[in-house]
Amino acid sequence: MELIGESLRVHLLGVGGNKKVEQAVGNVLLDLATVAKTIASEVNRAGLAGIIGNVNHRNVHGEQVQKLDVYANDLIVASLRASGSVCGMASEEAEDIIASSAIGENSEYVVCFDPLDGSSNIDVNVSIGTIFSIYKRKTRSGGPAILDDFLQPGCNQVAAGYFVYGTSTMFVYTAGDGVHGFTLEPTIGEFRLSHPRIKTPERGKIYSCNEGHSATWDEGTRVYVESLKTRSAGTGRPYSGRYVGSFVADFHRNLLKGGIFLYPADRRDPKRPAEGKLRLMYECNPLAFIQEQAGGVAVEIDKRMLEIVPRGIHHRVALVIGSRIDVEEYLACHAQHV
Ligand code: P6P
Repeated sequence: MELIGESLRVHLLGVGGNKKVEQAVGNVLLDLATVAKTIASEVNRAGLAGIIGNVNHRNVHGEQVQKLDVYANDLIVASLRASGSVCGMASEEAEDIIASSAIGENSEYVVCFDPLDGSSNIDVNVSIGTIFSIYKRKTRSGGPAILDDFLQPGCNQVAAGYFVYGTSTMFVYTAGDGVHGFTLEPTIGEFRLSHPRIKTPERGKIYSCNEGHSATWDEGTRVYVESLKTRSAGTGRPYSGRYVGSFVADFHRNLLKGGIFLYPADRRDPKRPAEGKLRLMYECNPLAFIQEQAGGVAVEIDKRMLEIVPRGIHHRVALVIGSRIDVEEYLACHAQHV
């Protein structure tokens, strides 16, 4: 049984009863945890440090880049290059894959990450986070990673996790042996086990989506969401709507409390094919891995998220993720309205 309060380093060694995480993977997790502490301290003082607001730059998705986005991205890249724990990186903030350092080319692992998810919320003090996904490279070590090392379905992930910078800084990860949550003890700068073996309730009473886009949703999704506002959720009350606009924060709440998060395909621009907003490689796959390990479900329409073969590192998907029964009821309702 894991020991509440054990440090992340001890936990990764499997001392507390969980399965030992392979050392090379553990090294990547520890590197990311070290960087996250620095990101957390900058996020917590953003208003004072003159680093809120945006730089005059749009990322590959045309999204306004916030100063802290750039800061977090550059910090993660520099740290992973210096440690040599990965042979390549893919970031929301970079169009192409990012080379590691010479020592990193001997690593067997690549990492995909969203350095600061929910960054549009930085200026209004709503929780944001860092999301990552780790794969074993397909090419032989000793040289730079190539695109093929990244374009793997989510079921190939060896580990995935996120940091949420909120009322406290938390680190939640899975390496295939359950989901474990750590809370940063700021006085000693240590992530300590606070949520061992997280399990999502098989049914929640929260739904999370941006209903401002509902006019562009497919009929099945609209009917399902409307149904949540009237029927009992096993508590004699309809579901509650909760949506903060930071995927990592909305996901984290539902992971612990149960519920369903939906970001359906977007048909707002008739000139563009209907597609989701969220990215498969560094938002949906890592959280889908965690959600399944916690007993929930993650799909794109009726396809298991973790089986989708990526078309590119910035492949967007529609997403429904959350408690098992809630997602199953969504799928049943959707099937009646295709
Ligand atoms: P909308 C933040 O920009 C983000 O990528 C996710 O963190 C969040 O869930 C989503 O976009 C919010 O999008 O269209 O509701 O503002």
